[in-house]
Amino acid sequence: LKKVADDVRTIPEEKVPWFPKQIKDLDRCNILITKFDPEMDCEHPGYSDPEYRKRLYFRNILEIQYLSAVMQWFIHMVRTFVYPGLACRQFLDGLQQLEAECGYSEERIPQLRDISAFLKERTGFQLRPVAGLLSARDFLASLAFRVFQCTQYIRHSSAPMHSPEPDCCHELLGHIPMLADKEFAQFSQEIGLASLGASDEEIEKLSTLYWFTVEFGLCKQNGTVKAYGAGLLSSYGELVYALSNEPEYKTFNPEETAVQPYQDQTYQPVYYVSESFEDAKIKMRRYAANIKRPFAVCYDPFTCRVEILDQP
Ligand code: TIH
Ligand code: FE2
Repeated sequence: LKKVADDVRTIPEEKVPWFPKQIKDLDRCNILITKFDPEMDCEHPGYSDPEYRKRLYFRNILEIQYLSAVMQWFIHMVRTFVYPGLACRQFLDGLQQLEAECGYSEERIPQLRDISAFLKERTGFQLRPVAGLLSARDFLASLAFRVFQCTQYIRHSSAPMHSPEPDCCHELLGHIPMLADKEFAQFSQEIGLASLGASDEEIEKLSTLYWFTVEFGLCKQNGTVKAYGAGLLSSYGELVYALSNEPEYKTFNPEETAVQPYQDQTYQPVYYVSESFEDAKIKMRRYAANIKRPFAVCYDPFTCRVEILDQP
């Protein structure tokens, strides 16, 4: 707590939760949440598979053979039948670049290290392995530094089309192609910066906004609704459902979206659509500027540090 007082100078210490000021502080942003437990949850696809449960328990990188089989399936199915009509342009461009330049293929999955180096060159984003689901505060904080925390375990083979929790297929085929886009990278970092030192209530709202944009966002492109949310792009099942006429669509509006209840066990009943990507970014920026904090933050890309500016 002393450190907060030093860093945030004139701000009363009890009011501002600790937050990272530089990349190495992210070592302290490692609070994990146990939400999906195949041992306890009979709905979990791995519930009746003791081998899977054991592997998941150790959260290790799983057999490459199985991983490649899943990737093979994913890339083939999704690239051929689904993405061209349903995914946004930025995603398709990103995936194509990953295939041409980063070793994404039906036969092989690149290592996190290689993908991280690829992204760093495109948009300055870096990947960092994480052992499970992080707290919203810690996860969002890392985005402020253009660091994306990636899970490494893989979904159960009985349910490749939808996983209740994020896994490496979700990261590799949902998030990574989008993070190769400059505008999207900026959008993601801005959510992260808005979260630093924010109240618990604000963190809850920001993570809901993150949910309905970065994870499950839809946007219009050339008059058609397309998916840009990673949770859709990595879930063939939900992607097709989201773009059918079953779910309800609402217009993206941060004040309203931030308080929309959501559910993370199965497909979403509601999706938010933005007019364009640009539109989502502008609205989100306006929302973030209105969050009350006794200070402002500014990211210095030369030192990769967050500067804290007192506000009168
Ligand atoms: N449902 C997604 C998938 O099947 O790939 C994974 C998740 C994204 C966000 C929450 S769970
Ligand atoms: Fe995700």
